[in-house]
Amino acid sequence: MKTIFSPRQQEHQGQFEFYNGAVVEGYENTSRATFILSRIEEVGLGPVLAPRPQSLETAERIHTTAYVDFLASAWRLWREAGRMGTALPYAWPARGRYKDVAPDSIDALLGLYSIDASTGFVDGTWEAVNASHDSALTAADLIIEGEQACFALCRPPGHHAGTDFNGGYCFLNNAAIAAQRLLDAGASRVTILDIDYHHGNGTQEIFYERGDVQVISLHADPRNDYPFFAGYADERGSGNGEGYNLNIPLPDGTDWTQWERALEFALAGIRQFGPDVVIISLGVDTFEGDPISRFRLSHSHFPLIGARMAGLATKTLFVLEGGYAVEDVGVNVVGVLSGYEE
Ligand code: Q9C
Ligand code: ZN
Repeated sequence: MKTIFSPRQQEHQGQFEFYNGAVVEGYENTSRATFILSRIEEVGLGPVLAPRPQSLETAERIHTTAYVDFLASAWRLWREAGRMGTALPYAWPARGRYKDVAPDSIDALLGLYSIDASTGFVDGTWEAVNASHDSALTAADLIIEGEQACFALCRPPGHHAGTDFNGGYCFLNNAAIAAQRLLDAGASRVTILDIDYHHGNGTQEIFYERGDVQVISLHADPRNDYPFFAGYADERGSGNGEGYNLNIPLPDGTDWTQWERALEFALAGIRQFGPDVVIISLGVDTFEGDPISRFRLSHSHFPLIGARMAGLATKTLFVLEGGYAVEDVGVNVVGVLSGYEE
């Protein structure tokens, strides 16, 4: 299987986040990609190719132009305000008598276009976000050109980013943009199956009223974990999208037996929908050793996941999302991909 990745994606580095009352180095760091790349080489998964340069046209069919412009200019505005460190918000237009305005201050813009304070900007962030997006689109193009499966090694990840917000280490929604590219190239239906530990709230929001993209997510019950305010089982889509959004929240400590049962339910939903392409939002933060998660999958389960995906016998685009046990991320991600190929 081909992997698409650009070294420019590693320019998003050194950012800080808030965690349990402290300022810590971002969990979404460069070594995640480094471990995945070395494992790809170790097992001989296939070539790692640079993405082709892509325009932002498709991204702007998923996100608002104002939001994309904000992503491209946030770090410059932060520096012009005389700031250093990591650009993070501290004020949001929350419920109540607040205006959804677009003020001039970078502090206001950071709050307006985000859902949390985990998603900081540093000097290379836009370069990396843009390159990660190029990797997703190039992988989608390879599927269009005839590949049965492809892996977009996307970091920064994407599934928490919505129409006009960032969050959960995500800026552009790589999987959603890839889905749009596949539809624009002639696919009539695409499924996004999100197996990251966290609910893919951004992907859900983007496609909530659309019937051409089925969105299925297996994740930690939002009563217990991020993103808290979306991901409940009664969120099933609306309008044309009614019935095309499926959330399967799972309890703390979920193990392989429970997780696999949920996966089987998801796969049945996909078979019923009959997509031309399946996009897997591939997070491996379901691993028992993950530092910010509470599921209990072990190394040996990840190849089984890949084998289940292969059982769908549908073109499959794997797009990287989360996974923070850095030394195990390579084994687990490549485990899924190798399991698919066997
Ligand atoms: N800083 C993905 O897996 N909360 N994102 C972290 C507070 C956000 C995870 C703890 C977790 C987001 C793509
Ligand atoms: Zn996650």
